[in-house]
Parts: sequence; C-alpha cells; structure tokens
Amino acid sequence: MEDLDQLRDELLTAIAAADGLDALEAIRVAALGRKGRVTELMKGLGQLAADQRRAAGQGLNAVKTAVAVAIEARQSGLASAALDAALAADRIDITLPVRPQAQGRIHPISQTFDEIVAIFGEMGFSVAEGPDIEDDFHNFTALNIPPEHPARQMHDTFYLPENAAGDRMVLRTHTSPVQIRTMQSNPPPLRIIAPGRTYRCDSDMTHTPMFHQVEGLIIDKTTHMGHLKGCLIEFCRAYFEVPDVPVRFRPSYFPFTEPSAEVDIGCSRAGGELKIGTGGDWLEILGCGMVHPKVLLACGIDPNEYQGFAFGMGIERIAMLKYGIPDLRTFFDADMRWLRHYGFVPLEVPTLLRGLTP
Ligand code: 2NM
Repeated sequence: MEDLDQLRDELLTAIAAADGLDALEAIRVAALGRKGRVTELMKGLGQLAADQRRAAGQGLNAVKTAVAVAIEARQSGLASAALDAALAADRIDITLPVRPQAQGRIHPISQTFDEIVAIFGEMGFSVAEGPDIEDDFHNFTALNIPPEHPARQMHDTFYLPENAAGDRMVLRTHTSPVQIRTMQSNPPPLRIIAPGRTYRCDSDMTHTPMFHQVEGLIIDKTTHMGHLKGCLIEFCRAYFEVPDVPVRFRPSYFPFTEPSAEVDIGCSRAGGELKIGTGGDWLEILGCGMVHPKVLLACGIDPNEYQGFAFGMGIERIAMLKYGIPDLRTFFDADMRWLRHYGFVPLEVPTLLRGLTP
C-alpha cells in the first residue's frame, strides 16, 4: 500500500495550487472519482489480510475526508474570487455624461409635466391618477355641473355607447374627476396634483380633441384664498423662471369653485414677439378657486369642518408660452424634425435644485 501521508500531502498541495474551478474538479475526479486514486485504494482493501485491513481502511478514510474538506474550501474560495472578478469587470461609471449620440427626445408635453411635478412636489403635493373613461357622476354631477349645463352637451363631450345598465360613460373632459375620486377615498388633509389626458369634441386651429391638463387640490381645515394666491404666484415664478413675473387674479366663474378666479401673467407683445414677465399686456394661464361646499358634500367631506382650493391649467398652452411653440396642432403630428427641434435631451431631468430646464 502507498504511503498515505505522502498521498494526502500531494493531493492537498495540488488542491491549494488549483487556479480555477475546472482544475479543481479534475483533481477531485482523479482522487475521489470512480477510478480515482483514493477510490482504487479502497477497492484494494479486500485483498489485505483482516488485521491489516482495519488500520488501512481507517487511514484511507482519513485521507478521503481531508481531501474532500480541502476541495470544498478551495471551491468556495475560487467561487467568491470569480464573483469579485465579475463584479469588478461589470462596474459602470455612473458619473459619465449622457452619450452625445443618443437620438431620442423628450416631448415638450412630458417635459412640461415633469417641470410641474417638480415644482408642486417641492411644495408637498403628490401625484394622483384616475381613469380616462369616466361616469357622469365623477365627471359632472359631483363637480356641481347640473344636467342642463352646456359642458354636458353632445358637441363638447365624447359619449361612449350606452352600456347594459343604460348609462353612457364619457371620455373625461377635465382631470377634476381624479380629485373627486381622491376626496371620496382618502380622508383630509389632501394635497395632490392630477396630470393627464383630457378629451373634448372640438377641433380647430387652437383646439385638439385630446389635450393635457394638470389640476391641483388642497383640502384641510384652514387653507384660504391667501394660500391659493401664494401657491399659484410661486408656481408662475418657478415655471416661467422669471423671479418677479407680474401675476393678476381676475374674478371668474366655475361651477365647482366659489369664489373663482382666472390667473394672468404679465407679458409684452412689442414687435409681434411675446415676452413673459414685462410690458403692459396680460396672458391667461390658469383657473382656480375655493372648492365649492357642494363638491365637498358630494365627496362625503363636511364643508363645515373642511375647506380648500383647486386649480387647473392646460399643458399645451403653457408649454407653447414657455417654449415659443407657435402652433398647437404640431404637438400631435409625430414629426421627427419638430421633435428634434422642440424636444428635450433624455436624462436632463427637471429639478428645482439644478434648474428646471437644461
Ligand atoms: C379649474 C379651475 C378651478 C378644480 C376643482 C376641482 C375639484 F374637484 F376639487 F372640485 N378640481 N379642479 C378646478 C377649479 C379646475 O380648471 C380650470
């Protein structure tokens, strides 16, 4: 019988020197496999005399165990070294600038959404969403828009075919139903904005059947008209990036707010060129007001305990004003030349810290 100490040392040395998982496996097969050296010696035990067999068996078993343990330890060492190497090779430098060859552009509507979310996000608003297909209650009734109101007429609202229950669903004509749903299913205080698609049966130079809105809502016990003014003046400054843009609140009417106002910003149209922030002219940019008590009641909120304000604006309109886009309908042409001209570079994400616009 071979010298077992020598055999064990030889195998342990080979295991320690194995430089990869494949090499280690070859060593295991050569020692412990079906025709391996240790296995063959085990098979030979039967030929020995009974008194020698016991001692030789114990010795061989000790070698087998020592080799198996060493292989397992080496295996996990090699595996973790391989993982470290793979991780090091996979490293990505996230500080590298955006690849200049990137071809895609962010649509001005998406950019404007992101800017508005950044501004109101900083003021503590969260984003709420709801369905584009609405029922009459959420789109009209809960908003204090009575059945005979002109906004309900066929020529303004897209009605879907009557369903089995005899009801006609609508494509939402504003994002206000999102605020209604939010008030119905969340207890005040609330502070949300609802950006999204809206639909009206109207198509000409300045109207498209689908357009985008952002509406906002604050409900708590003490929010008043002064907060509404402060919030929206701050929005105008931040969005148009003009520190002291003139802002004017003009009394107006909406069924869902009382009192209601429209907000204008100062501009000049000298020489046919629109400039925001100076001059004696005014531009309407949003509507707002204190939420009507009937709207709160329709949502299960007690108007004797809670109050708040809401506002709404058209995204295409304020994007056109900020970015000098002259024609509304080009927003929906899917024209790559237009998008290359008016679009925004991906990953130049609007934040208030780094500036809204690249
Ligand atoms: C506007 C103008 C004024 C408005 C009101 C509500 C609700 F659901 F709280 F009653 N949401 N949005 C609102 C108020 C919208 O858009 C020009």
